[in-house]
Amino acid sequence: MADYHEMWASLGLDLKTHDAVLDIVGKAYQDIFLSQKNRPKGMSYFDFVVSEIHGLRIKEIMDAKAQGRKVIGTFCVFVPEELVLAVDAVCIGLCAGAELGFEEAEKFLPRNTCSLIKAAFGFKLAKVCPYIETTDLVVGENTCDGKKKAYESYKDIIGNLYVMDLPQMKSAEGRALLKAEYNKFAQKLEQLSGKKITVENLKKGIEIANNKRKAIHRMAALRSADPTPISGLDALLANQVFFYDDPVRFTTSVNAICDELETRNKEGIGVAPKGSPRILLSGCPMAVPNWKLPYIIETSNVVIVGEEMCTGERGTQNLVNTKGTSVDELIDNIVDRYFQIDCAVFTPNPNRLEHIKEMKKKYKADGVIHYGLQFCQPYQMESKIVEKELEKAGIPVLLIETDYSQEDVGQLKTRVEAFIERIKK
Ligand code: BJ8
Repeated sequence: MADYHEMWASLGLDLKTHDAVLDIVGKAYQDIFLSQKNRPKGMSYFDFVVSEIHGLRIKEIMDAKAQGRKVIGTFCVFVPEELVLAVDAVCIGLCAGAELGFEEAEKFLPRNTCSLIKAAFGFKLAKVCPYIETTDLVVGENTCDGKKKAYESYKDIIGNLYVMDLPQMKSAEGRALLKAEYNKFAQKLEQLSGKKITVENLKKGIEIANNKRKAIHRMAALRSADPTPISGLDALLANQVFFYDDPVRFTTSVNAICDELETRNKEGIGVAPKGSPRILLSGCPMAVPNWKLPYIIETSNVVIVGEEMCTGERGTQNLVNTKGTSVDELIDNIVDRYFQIDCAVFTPNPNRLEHIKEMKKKYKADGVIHYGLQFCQPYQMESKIVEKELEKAGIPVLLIETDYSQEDVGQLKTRVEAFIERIKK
């Protein structure tokens, strides 16, 4: 990687801490990803992306800003990237997956707050995230109580926070609220960028976002083969990079990997021997560099074949209909897609149960591991409903509750291995 210290200093990062963070992430990547056997060659693209995670991509974003483009940071898959792309802005996911700055974060948050929220505060307070420093607007959303209330303090820390209200029920009123919020957000983006949203630029935004999703859908479908041609860790990485890479380049790179995966499937080449137990992961999102649980699972002689999470199929399923002759019609199409997201903040949330069962079947999983972050009420509460439903359908399920610390690795490994013994054919 080139020397980016000058750029990082200009963004106000704490260079010493930031260097240490890059060092830790680099070593973890080496141990977790580069040590995998028989990886698709195309994953070298993602190796490069991660090696430049705070380098080249940040430089690209800074260059875009210099050309007058705006940068929008997000924490939730409910924020419609299509609208951001329509005003030629850059959309960046800001969720973080490491225990960093938690002590500082706990000056604003109760200790029993989930790690995802604490990391959002921690990364900002510890001055280690160049992405957040490039943003012109950060979008918060009223989803779980934790996030909703945390944004009240967060706005004082970051200063450019915009909060979007979201429905909690899949009713006609809920849909109307989502549409009103997307219209408001569209106006905010127009005001910020000085660009009008038109049928043409919105269609283009929809097309770019759809293509990105189609590429990920293609990769997901190829994982139903046995042996599976790509590890769950690598597929998760693609789903994580989805949130901050250039969308067009990302699509091209994922499609190139899919071409390779198709060949591997034809030739029967996989990352684990044919007949290896197959796991479906379900639950809370996993942001970079949260690779703890997938690493534990895949170093236990099993392969992960799908992720029912927002860094996975919950976040990417369904496309936006491109047909429409007015901006209003296209926004309706966008609402139609996003309103189907089955996040556990909705009540009731039966579609998520159906989706888990459908994914289990589609990817031929032998069992489901449900990942709930400690102190995450929506997913922890729903995990019991998921467990009951899957048991009723005869699907083995393991509920895991954890956080970003490494203290429980041994204990988790024991539980995962015992579960695998249970599901072995
Ligand atoms: S659409 S999953 S990205 S809200 S883990 S902060 S729920 S207490 S992240 Fe999410 Fe949007 Fe839903 Fe997806 Fe709260 Fe739970 Fe923490 Fe969470």
